[in-house]
Amino acid sequence: MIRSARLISSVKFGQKNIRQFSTNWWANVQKGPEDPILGVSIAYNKDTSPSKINLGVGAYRDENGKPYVLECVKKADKKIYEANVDHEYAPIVGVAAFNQLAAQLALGEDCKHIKEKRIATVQSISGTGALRIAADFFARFLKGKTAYVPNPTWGNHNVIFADAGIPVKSYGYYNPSTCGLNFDAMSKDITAAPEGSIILLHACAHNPTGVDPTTEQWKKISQICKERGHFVLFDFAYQGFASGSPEKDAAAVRMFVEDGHNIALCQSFAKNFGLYGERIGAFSILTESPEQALNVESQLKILIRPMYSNPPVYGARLVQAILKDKELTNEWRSEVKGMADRIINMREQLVKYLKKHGSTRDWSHITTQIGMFCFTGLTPEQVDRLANEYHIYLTRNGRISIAGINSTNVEYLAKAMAAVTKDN
Ligand code: KET
Repeated sequence: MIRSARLISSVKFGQKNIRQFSTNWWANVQKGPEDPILGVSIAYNKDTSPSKINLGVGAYRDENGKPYVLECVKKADKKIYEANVDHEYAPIVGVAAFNQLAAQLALGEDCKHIKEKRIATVQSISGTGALRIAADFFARFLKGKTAYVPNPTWGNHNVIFADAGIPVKSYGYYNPSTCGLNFDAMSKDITAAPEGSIILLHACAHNPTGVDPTTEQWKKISQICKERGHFVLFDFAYQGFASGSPEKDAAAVRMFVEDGHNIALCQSFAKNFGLYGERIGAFSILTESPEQALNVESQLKILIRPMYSNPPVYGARLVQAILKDKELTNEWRSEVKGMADRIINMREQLVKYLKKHGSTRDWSHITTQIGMFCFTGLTPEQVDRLANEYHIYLTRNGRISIAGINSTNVEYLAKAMAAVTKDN
């Protein structure tokens, strides 16, 4: 007889022995840690201090510290409501018109792959979902390859690839002594990666460092990837958020495509359209021929169907309504620029107040870094002091989401940062 650990007793019932099993299925499940980023919001929500500040998760806040609903989104919302749409299933690949517009926004309307139908695009559950599809697709069709991610990178990258069964390694990226790019390490490590490796690049506004390669450096990386036959995956979660111009922010992606890379691309519309909770994104693979694109698309469908069948439609409808309408697109452009500009302004204010409060450190990286985040160089202990003594919450790697700063809290933050960094 096979003995079951769950067998707790055996009782006689007439002639028969009735075995009784424990219903305690989950005794071996240990409590796991909170997510390093989303856990910060949990700690912040528990804090009852009126001066508390959440600089953890990368979610844009307006001057009053409130979530910001873009005007163009409100108008698109109204249009959708008035169109009296139904709530049928989308196809497995999502809303076709959205997919087309998303790819165009990233790659440009003149992109050859789009014109020649050499691209497969599917709607995804925001940027994370796009990465997840990417990882599962690579596990199936780029078997045995290792993915290389920058050190440091958005923490979820490592987990997404690992969960898909893809080995993950990192390439040098950040130089803590300059708070800038370690281009030497980056190019050396990408060169040293086995031929045909998967190289993940942040298209712009690198998370968590806020440090992007220059145009010249991008050119060299593209060259190295070509020489080594690497496959390039761009994570594009901040288009428009870095410089305020969606085109400028797309420069690296478009350069790689121009250089002849058949890249894969993960897009998120969470930050640039303020559609965090709508979970709207796109995943594209650029191919050699229209036939290949169709083959790839068919396999993406086979992969998606058992995962979540087909994606939710609402976010796609919103983005589509904006990007297909010239006026709404222009309004979006000015709103995304407004968000980027406010962030740039807050960087300047923070440095100004750090000086005012007597900090003699070199904080110039706060203004040279770009995008939603600043990698401050604060130690985990200093981060803990900010939380415990000042009710200011950020991730323990010292990353600040600049979007959480506003004119009301910037001086308080600077004062606290100056205090915790005073003697070291
Ligand atoms: N890529 C990068 C580089 C990234 O920073 C995020 C989100 C995503 C993809 C995924 O975003 P989505 O909401 O799935 O479209 N980053 C912020 C939020 C998070 O961690 O979930 C953050 O770093 O705070």
